[in-house]
Amino acid sequence: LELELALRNALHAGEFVPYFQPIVRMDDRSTLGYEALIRWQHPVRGLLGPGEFLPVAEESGLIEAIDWHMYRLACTAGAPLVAKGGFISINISPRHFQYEDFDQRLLELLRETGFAPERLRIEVTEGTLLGDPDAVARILERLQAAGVSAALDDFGTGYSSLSYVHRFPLKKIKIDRSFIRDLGQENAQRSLAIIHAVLSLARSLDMSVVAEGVETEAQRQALLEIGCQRAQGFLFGRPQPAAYWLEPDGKA
Ligand code: G
Ligand code: G
Ligand code: NA
Ligand code: MN
Repeated sequence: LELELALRNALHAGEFVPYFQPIVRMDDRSTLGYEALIRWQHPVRGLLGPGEFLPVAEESGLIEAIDWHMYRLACTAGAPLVAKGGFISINISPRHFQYEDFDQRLLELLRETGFAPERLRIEVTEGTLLGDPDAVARILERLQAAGVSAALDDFGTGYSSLSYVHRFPLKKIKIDRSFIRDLGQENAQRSLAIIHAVLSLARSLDMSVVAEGVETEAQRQALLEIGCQRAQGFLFGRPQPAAYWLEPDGKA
């Protein structure tokens, strides 16, 4: 309850801010877009990641208001990052899909901020798809029709198959970083086989794959060898404030 009150205060004090992490093409390391990741700029404790407050924000329902605040900032602070192309990706709490007009509200926000729908991507988790599949599919379909694409986050951590996932308008699959962690090590074979299978099935279903959590050159090489082109991870860039990527030696 204490944290819940603190979160409410932090929201009103503007202490939640987006950091941006590049998603890249691994062959030439060019940036395809950025994922907006929430951070709490705590006045005493410093910069806090989602692990420290997201569970309470979800349980209490505060995540809804926090997310809307984040989406607005992701659009305004993120706009200069995609001025020359690429996308900004935002994380959608499963809670939003209980509102049939979620897509309308999101499109309204894009109109208000002048952010092009084609430059926005949304990330949903497997758990979201299991809630009310028909309602989720309808919302995702209307967003796609308006130009907003959707990605499945953390694929492989839940129990859904790609054939189930394929019923939804999801064009991107993000392979969870637990599979990438093993690459370039002795027990790489199992994860490599799984990633390879996901890649080939995704390709046949006209979906594209992003590898999460790429930290080493060995992992990059292993992924490129099996035909995985896109990735996100510390090897290419940590989550940073938008201004970092706009600096003369930045990438935007
Ligand atoms: O850095 P990282 O610890 O930033 O993020 C952990 C998880 O928190 C991510 O996998 C993502 O699903 C979630 N997350 C990050 N930013 C947001 C956000 O703005 N809203 C929601 N709902 N989840 C987020
Ligand atoms: O949405 P999701 O949970 O996938 O968010 C990505 C999370 O993974 C964020 O918390 C981000 O800070 C973290 N992350 C991004 N790149 C790396 C990486 O290369 N290694 C590790 N360990 N974590 C990463
Ligand atoms: Na995400
Ligand atoms: Mn993820």
